[in-house]
Amino acid sequence: MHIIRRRGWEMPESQATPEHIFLNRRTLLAGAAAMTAAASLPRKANAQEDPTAGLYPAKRNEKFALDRPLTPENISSNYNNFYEFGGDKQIASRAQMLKTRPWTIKIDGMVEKETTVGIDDLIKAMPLEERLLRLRCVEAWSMALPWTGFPMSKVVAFAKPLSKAKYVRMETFLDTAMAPGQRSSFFYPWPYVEGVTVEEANNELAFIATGIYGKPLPKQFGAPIRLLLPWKYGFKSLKSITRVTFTDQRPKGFWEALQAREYGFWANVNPAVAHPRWSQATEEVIGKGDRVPTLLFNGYGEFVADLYKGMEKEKLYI
Ligand SMILES: Nc1nc2c(c(=O)[nH]1)N[C@H]1C(S)=C(S)[C@@H](COP(=O)(O)O)O[C@H]1N2
Ligand SMILES: [Mo]
Repeated sequence: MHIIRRRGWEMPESQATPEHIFLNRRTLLAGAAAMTAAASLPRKANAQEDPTAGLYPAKRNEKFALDRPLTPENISSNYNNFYEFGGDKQIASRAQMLKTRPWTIKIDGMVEKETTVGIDDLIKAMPLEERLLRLRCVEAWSMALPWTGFPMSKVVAFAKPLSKAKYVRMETFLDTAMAPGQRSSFFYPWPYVEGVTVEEANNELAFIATGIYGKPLPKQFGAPIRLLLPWKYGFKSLKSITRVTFTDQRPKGFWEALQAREYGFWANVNPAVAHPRWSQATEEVIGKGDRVPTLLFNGYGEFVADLYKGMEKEKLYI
């Protein structure tokens, strides 16, 4: 402890060590040991809660450059869609009820071998990188966020799907005790489900995030692991994944199950195709208050446009 070695001239007179403490050096040392133990307790508890915390921040992948400033953390972490915790944007404090350890992800369906993997084992086996990405909500607002995670193709490789698997169906937890929205909106088709084709999952832009702003995901962002499909409307990017199923059946997403006319399977961003109830031509940049034009595929056409060649008959944009 530095206190003992510190000299009088290093501190204001009022804090200079009184003589009786030197006389009780033993007591002081015992007290210091107790303090050290107490100080290390919370840190130990945190490490137990999230053993991957030391992996952040990860190196940035410069390939994913932004055309706009990042959304400040205090804004993005207080404006979230996470219906498991309520239908409003201010779910951040309620989302702290989400218990993220222990956490397992079941991988099943058309795979070589069904398995259940622990979140920390999975994260440690993956090459973490940072990507700055735009997020465009179907409600016509957007953010630009610094995610940490790994390509979804790594999950596909890990799962070893059979060649007859055409889709990846993903599920969020179902826990009415933990998630008030799953109780109050009991008529919604819980759990939250979304899906992509295996080809989309293998596109390099499909990303699995476990962190943001250089640290593990805060709960409201969909801890401990969520999907990001930056070229699609935000509702496709499901949070808090507990199950990944490979299948030959096109999965029906949560919003599609509720209102298929408004929220389809593909849901690629397109400013020229309006939502049945509002225009998608522009978006509100959250935190700035201004509106900017929305870009086809949210500006990521160079990565994904080829995926949809020859599919003109499909409803690609709702
Ligand atoms: N499980 C789950 N995932 C979800 C949602 C949700 O309500 N539940 N909302 C979606 C919608 S509509 C959007 S816009 C994004 C919001 O992500 P963010 O809060 O991290 O910005 O999460 C998506 N993923
Ligand atoms: Mo959204």
